[in-house]
Amino acid sequence: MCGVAQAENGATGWLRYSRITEPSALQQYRLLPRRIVQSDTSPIGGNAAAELARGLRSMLGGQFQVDATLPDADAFVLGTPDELHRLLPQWKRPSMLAPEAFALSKLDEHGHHLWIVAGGREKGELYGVFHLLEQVAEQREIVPNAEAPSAAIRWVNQWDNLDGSIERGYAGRSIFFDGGHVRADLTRVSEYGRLLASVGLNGCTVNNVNSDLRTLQPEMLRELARIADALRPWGVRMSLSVDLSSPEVVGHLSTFDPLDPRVAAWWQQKTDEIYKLIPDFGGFVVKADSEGRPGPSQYGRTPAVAANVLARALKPHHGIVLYRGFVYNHHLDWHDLKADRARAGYDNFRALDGKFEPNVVIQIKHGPIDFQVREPVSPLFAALRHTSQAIELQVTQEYAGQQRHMVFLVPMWKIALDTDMRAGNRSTPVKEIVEGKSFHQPLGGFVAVVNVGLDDDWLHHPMAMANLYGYGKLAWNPNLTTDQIIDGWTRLTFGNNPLVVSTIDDLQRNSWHTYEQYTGPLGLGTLTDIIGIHYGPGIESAERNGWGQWIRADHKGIGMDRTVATGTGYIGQYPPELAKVYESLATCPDELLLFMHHVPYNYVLHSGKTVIQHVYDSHYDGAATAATYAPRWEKLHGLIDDERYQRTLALFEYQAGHAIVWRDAVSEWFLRMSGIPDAKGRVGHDPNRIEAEAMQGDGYTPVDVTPWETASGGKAVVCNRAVACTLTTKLEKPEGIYNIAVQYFDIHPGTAQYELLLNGKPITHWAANNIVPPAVSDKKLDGHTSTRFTVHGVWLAPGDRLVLSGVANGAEPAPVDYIEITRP
Ligand code: GCV
Repeated sequence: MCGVAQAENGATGWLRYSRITEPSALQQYRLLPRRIVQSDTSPIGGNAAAELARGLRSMLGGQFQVDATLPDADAFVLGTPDELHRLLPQWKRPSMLAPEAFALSKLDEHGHHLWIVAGGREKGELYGVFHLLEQVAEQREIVPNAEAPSAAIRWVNQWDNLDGSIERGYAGRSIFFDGGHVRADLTRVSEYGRLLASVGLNGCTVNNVNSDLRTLQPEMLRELARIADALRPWGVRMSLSVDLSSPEVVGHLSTFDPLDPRVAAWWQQKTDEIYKLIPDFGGFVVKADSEGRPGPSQYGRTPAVAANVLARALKPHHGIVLYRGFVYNHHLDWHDLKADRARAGYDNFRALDGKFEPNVVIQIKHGPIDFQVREPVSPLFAALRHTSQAIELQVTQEYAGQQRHMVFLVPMWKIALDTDMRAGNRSTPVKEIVEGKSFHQPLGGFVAVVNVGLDDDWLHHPMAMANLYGYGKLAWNPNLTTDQIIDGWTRLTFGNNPLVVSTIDDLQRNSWHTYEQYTGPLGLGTLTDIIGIHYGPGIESAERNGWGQWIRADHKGIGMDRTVATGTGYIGQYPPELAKVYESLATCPDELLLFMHHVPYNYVLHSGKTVIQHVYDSHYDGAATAATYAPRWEKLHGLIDDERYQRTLALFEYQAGHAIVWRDAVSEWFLRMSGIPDAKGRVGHDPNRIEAEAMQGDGYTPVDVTPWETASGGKAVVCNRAVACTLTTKLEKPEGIYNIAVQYFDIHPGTAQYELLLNGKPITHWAANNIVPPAVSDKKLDGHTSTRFTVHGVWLAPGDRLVLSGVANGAEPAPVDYIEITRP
């Protein structure tokens, strides 16, 4: 059993290497060698041996010594097949060991037990070592084993800006940049490289796809080379996002037309310059003709023409281009019922299939829109049969609660990867397409936008690192199950106590579905503030603008008609067998119904419920499940360290409150839009709620909240004076124990103070302490900032006088929406 209760800040992620103290667990590792042989002197090889010594020493105690030659003792022996053969001629080479593959075997030699960790190349050794250490940390038997990664590209993208901010980053500032420069101290970068390598990831694009034009300036490249140096010993190749107008802006040419020979020559010279500084440079990531970025369309050229110019420059250096399929027009005409953003990827790239250089890979977001809580897979995967592809996933939880909600995304990614596109009427699951298997492509793989930051625990929520771990594991082997992945992560991150493991596994396993339930079910998308920060509810923001994430809701019905028969024709972009499933209401799965079809609110789902009742039920069910997180977590008190315990508990309590904000906003909005009441009588009826504007106020003034559905009754109260404002109410509750929840708004900047008093006596106080994500920096009262504080177990009697006192601070006028008093 692992030791408990030592303060931990999460910085080691899943590489904690906790000391194993339970005798029966230790017993199985008693005979492991204490010597480690590493004949290879490369930095990666050196790291592999040092990591093995570090991990085993930390978990098992005692000394582990690294030698260059074989000792007269039991030993771990690390090496590539050639090195191992030199040391141990009798060692039987595995028949084929791909460069990044590893093979773990045992050999008895002159009375000594040797554990051989063979890597096709040094990186393979490193992966073999991490695999072995993982077995020990999970207290599993170490057995001979061989593994190879599914695909060559297993990259992460960071959307870091040179000023140190991170687009869609929710865990502090950049580990790479600050104030327009690469940071002086790159310790966190090297630690990040280690975490990536430990789950088999081998590439990192360090700057935002909305690339800063300074990126390719000579002085910046010299700075960037330091990042590459920090990642290299972990087998992680650095790559850069580039702006296609660089030849014009950085190179001072009069054009960036990819067909202009001067432009091609500029890219060649720039690429050569990069490789002089960074010999293992991975390549370029390109976002062009998308969301205002410059691109080849400016010159009437295609993405293929642009990608190929870069590819030719990279080819002599073995670099690659990841050209993003995320090309779409964000000025669509919302009046046009045939206009459809989901069509864009296919429409822009389908005709270019086969026209790309072999070192170009099209990087395709898993869904056709943009990381919504539920989307079908992009039809582009099946359309490119002569072009390499990579799937783009998102670890940073842009549309999934921004690391303030626990949302374990592996189950969602599994659905995308396992979707069988039936291209050519045969089995072509997305995972096999991106591995290059289905269409026999030379390259392919996986990319995830991660956006770790300087926060101690990298992604802010202690549960969020499961997504980075899970992404790495799936990129290595997309056939792993959700259960295998979450179980491994939990054991490594929180130890092997059976109650800890089963509780956390259960919490994580269903968290995506729960989030979908209380945000946007039936394929509606996340129903968030789509043209803003993508966090809280903001239902109508999706409609009537050029961004094209419409839900087409009116008083009669809802959903985008994407059918071939009457809609945008999007469904026809899928291979016929799959298209047939989506086109017909009889076979379209409920969870994608409103992505594919427009139906009346009383349309009956396969489940037997009407659409509108499903929307209500799903939001109430989801919020009810989110409310169980904190009490389930509390059962682990004392079984894990207090620091992560308290931090997670606070976030779970916050999530329960924010799930109610979501539930109420969406349900109320649909009630008003459809005019159809909730069959269970919940929506619009909150008998336990006392509206702030209905309480007797001293200093508080009522204000309208926009959008209206994000505050109870569309109104809140604010305190605009220097001294405390109060809200008073006389309670007529039957005598007993109650929970008192205060729904307020936590806005930046400012830390308002609140206090609850019962019959003149203070019962609790708290500060609006900004648990909301940093992106919530506006001063608005809305679905992003609406927050709940609950005091549990208060004894109330009829006639009690409850006072809520709020003290404004800075720009935060101690806003209050309502108080809700319920039985526990
Ligand atoms: C980096 C979405 C995000 C943008 C992001 C873009 C992309 O639109 O909201 O922040 O830009 O996707 O993936 O390029």
